[in-house]
Amino acid sequence: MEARQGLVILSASFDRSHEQWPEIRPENPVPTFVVFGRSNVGKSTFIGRMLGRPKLVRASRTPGRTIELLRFQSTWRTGEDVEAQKKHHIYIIDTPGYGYAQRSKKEIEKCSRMLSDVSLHPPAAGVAVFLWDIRRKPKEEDLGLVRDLSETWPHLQVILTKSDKLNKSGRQKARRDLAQLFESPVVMSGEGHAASSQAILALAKRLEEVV
Ligand SMILES: Nc1nc2c(ncn2[C@@H]2O[C@H](COP(=O)(O)OP(=O)(O)O)[C@@H](O)[C@H]2O)c(=O)[nH]1
Ligand SMILES: [Mg+2]
Repeated sequence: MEARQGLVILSASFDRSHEQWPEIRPENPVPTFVVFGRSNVGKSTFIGRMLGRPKLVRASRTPGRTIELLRFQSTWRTGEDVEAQKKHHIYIIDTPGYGYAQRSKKEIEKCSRMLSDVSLHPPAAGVAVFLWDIRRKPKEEDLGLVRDLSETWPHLQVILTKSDKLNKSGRQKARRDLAQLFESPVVMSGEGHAASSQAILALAKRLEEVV
């Protein structure tokens, strides 16, 4: 099991997948991270890191182009101070990426219906996690989704992926610009352990807020 300062992942497994949000949306106030973002932004990679199981997410997806929601369960122990550490059962949900050019019109519509259903009906203890490629400039579609999430969800965390693709000054500038555009604080994630740890620790802090 993976150990990080402030977070230990005690267990992780695939729970279920479904095309309907009501079948996936937890009934109980279990802390639930729902990961949104364009296709290829790094959702599966990041969730693999949140679970401490890089291959679990890919292996859980039905082969082909099925548009579905994937639910994982995990147990996290959080807290810097060993005495005050807490154990949490959590859910992590992978959503279909939007903006994938190879999809048919019917698939695009299905995907966008599903995403609006999810974004409009957050679970009781829901944290929306919006991933964004640090090198890209958001369009109105992206800004609109983030705006909706920040209005509807109790908590929102924007995470900038692929920060390893820019140099230090490029990263700092992009981070400032994107925080302003998304009107939300952002954290960075990238290739390698240290970079993703920072973002996952930000989520562990969010967890303390929802429980
Ligand atoms: N350099 C870099 N590549 C990444 C990062 N995260 C994901 N990738 C790569 O981006 C591609 C898409 O990632 P994936 O997790 O499948 O994206 P998804 O479509 O949002 O689930 C894969 O080739 C990943 O290896 C990152 O932080 N840095
Ligand atoms: Mg994926």
